[in-house]
Amino acid sequence: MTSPELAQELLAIARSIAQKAGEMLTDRPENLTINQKSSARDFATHMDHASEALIVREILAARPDDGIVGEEDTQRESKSGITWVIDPIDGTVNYFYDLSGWNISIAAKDDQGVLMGLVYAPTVNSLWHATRGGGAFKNGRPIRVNDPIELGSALIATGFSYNTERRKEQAIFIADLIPRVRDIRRLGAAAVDLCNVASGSVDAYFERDLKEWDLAAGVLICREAGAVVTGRNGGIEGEEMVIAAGPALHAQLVSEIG
Ligand code: 2AM
Ligand code: CA
Repeated sequence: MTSPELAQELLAIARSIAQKAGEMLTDRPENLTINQKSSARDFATHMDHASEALIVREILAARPDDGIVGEEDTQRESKSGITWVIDPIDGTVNYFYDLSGWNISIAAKDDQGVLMGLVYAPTVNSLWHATRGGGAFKNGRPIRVNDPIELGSALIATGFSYNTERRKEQAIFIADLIPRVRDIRRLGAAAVDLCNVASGSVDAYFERDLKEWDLAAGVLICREAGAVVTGRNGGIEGEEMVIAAGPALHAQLVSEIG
C-alpha cells in the first residue's frame, strides 16, 4: 500500500472513532470527577479517561499491530510502523465548564513523521483533517492560511502555561504585544487554535509547553494549509514554543517572540 492510500485508510478509521468519542463526550454527565495533575488548572476528568479508552479500543480493533501514545497514559509499541498520537479531550478546562472548543485530536505517524491528522470539535461543528502531501480540509472543504498579514492587523491566538512563574512572564509579554496587533484570543484548546490558523479564523497562534498529543494533528493540518509552524529556533521537536502563521506573519512573530 502506498503512503497516500494508507493515509486515507487511517483517516477513515480516525473519522469514525472521533465521531463515536464526540457523541460520548457531547452526552455530558451531570457530575465530572476530576483528578488534578500539576496544578489547579491542570487536570483530567473521568471523561478524558473514558474517551481515551474508547479511542484505544477502536484503534486496536481496526489495527491491532499499531502503536499508540495517549495523553492519559496509553503507551503501546508499534509492530506495524504506524503509531497513533491521541488527545482524548484537548481543552479539558473548556469541557469541564461546558464552554465550546474542546476537541478530540487524533494523528497517525510513520517513520517520516505525521501522515494523517484529524481534529474534531463537536461544539463548533468542525472537523479538520489533513494527510501528508494531500492538503488540509475543514468539514470536507479545502482550507488555506491567511497570508500575507501584517503584525498590526493580525488576530493572534495564544494560551498560557500551567506553570505559575511562566504565566507571569507570558502576561508581561502579552501586555507589550496587545497594543501592536489587531487583537488577542485565548480560546483554551491548542489543537483548535492550530486548526483555526489553518482555516483562517485567526491569523496566528503561539504557545509554550505543549505536548506531542496537543500538536501532532494540528501541526500537519496547519502545514498542509500553507502555514509555517516552528519553534523559536526553527524546529518543533524538543522546542518549548510553537509559532504557527502564514509565512509573512510567521517571520515577524519569530523576531518578536525570539
Ligand atoms: P489539555 O486541555 O489537553 O490539557 C490550553 O492553553 C491548551 O494547552 C489546552 O489545549 C491544553 O491541553 C494545552 N496544554 C497542554 N500542556 C499544557 C501546559 N503544560 N500548560 C498549558 N497548557 C497546556
Ligand atoms: Ca487532553
